[in-house]
Amino acid sequence: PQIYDYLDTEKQFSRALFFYEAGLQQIMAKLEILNREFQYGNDRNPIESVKGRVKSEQSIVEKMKKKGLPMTISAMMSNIYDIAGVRVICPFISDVYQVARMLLSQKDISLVTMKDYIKQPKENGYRSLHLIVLVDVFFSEQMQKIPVEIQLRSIAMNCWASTEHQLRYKKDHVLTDDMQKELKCCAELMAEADQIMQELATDLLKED
Ligand code: 0O2
Repeated sequence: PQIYDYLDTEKQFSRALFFYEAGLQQIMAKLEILNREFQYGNDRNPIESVKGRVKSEQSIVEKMKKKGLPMTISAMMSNIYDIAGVRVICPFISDVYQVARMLLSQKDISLVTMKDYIKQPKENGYRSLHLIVLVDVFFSEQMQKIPVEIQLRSIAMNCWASTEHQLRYKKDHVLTDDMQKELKCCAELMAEADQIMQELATDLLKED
């Protein structure tokens, strides 16, 4: 079934998604500006890549069902914070925190929640810095604060997370305890590599 079989009308739903697309564009533009500006001062980029997406209708419906929410646009807008999502991949852990700091210092962005899975990794070994922010977007007649989820992580953390995602989401496969232990061990090896690379970066890449 389509989401608008549940959620008001198709037109209202696509209008709501347009707001999230606008929020996403705003955050992606900010990241692009920060990355290019940093390049002038430091001859390198703190951001390796950025990917943005608006959640699909199907995963919005699944998430709302899981949370037991009524299928309305207003319930969606006030309870689902990752409809607009951006993933930012940085070379070094220090870049992750610096990019987060630079974004959060902007007046038109406010922090809703921060989950630091780098300082406190998830039980399975997952590492990443998750921010939910509200970004101001100006439309023809009003300004709206749009929620956007920003996941920031190092190249090594992303390598682990993308691979683990592929293994976990194969629905006909069940990960045994041993497999989970091995995956966690891989996450720790990545974290060790990140630590060594960070020390090298601290020695070699003094900022101007
Ligand atoms: P997708 O398809 O990536 O969007 P929430 O589920 O958002 O209401 P939760 O679980 O507290 O609340 O959110 P959290 O911990 O901030 O994590 C949400 C997102 O982080 C996930 O989105 C994943 O993208 C990523 N993530 C979290 N844990 C893991 C993990 O163990 N492995 C990998 N590969 N990614 C993870 P979704 O909605 O699950 O999926």
